[in-house]
Amino acid sequence: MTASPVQRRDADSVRVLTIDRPERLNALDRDTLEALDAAFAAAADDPQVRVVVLTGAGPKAFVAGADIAQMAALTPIQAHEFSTLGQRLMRRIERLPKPVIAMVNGYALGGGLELAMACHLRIAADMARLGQPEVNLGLIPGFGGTQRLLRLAGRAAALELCLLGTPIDAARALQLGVVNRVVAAAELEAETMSVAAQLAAAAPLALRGILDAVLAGGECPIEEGLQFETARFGLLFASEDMREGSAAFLEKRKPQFRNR
Ligand code: DAK
Repeated sequence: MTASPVQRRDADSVRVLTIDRPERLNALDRDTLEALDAAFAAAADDPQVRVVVLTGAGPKAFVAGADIAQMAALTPIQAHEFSTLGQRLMRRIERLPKPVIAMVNGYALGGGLELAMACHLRIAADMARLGQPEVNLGLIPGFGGTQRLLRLAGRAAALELCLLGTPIDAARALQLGVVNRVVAAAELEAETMSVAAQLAAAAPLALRGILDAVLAGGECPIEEGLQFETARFGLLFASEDMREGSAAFLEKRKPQFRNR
């Protein structure tokens, strides 16, 4: 049996998924995309999992892009299938009903940056380099890079990264809003797991409402987004966790959220 290109481990209610092809800088081939898709579907369905952390194996890369060797040999039909699979995966991650953190431990290039941008938060090591170098291959980003970069960091950043194709360092990525936090490489895992633990202790239905509302808001006019927020706000008054959160505050204790 061949080893899966995606390793999984659980730390309390945090699921850590590690793309495990360090000899290829964790480049995304078809098998890896399929394994990731299955892993995220399983994480979504597992009630024990409250947060997902995604990272790459080895000291150098989160993901150095789509697997160029495999991609170069694709027929048009296979390229279409590859695209469908990749787009489905990115959308699945973006729409996951629980927070997903990309722990960017090195290069996040091309499909690797697109994967990180489909996650809800990005925490990067200070030595990470991020970019959309597809233009250097005569391509454009194909897993949503032009669209997510635009929405995440604005038109200037999207055009700079995609047109020039030159990777930027983590500090510049933070400045542009492409990542949320930058920490020393040695502290990346501790920092990421601390953020994950904070999210794991939060009310899951509230987190889900925030993810749904922010995602919907990025894709519709503000009036519709506000209506969506109001509906989700009202719905939470039917949850036990909302009662628990208010009661804990008034009783000056920590809330115990039960996802109900
Ligand atoms: N694919 C395949 N192999 C890769 C790879 C990649 N993206 N990146 C690195 N590798 C392999 C290298 O070939 C090398 O293999 P060996 O020579 O040892 O056999 C090994 O990983 C180690 O890499 P290097 O020796 O190059 O390591 P360095 O430290 O010298 O350089 C680097 C690191 C990240 C600067 C360099 O490896 C590099 O420039 N890599 C390519 C980065 C890149 O251009 N990425 C974007 C790929 S294009 C699509 C949708 C989306 C996409 C495509 C289609 N459809 C809708 C159909 C996405 C496209 C992309 O992501």
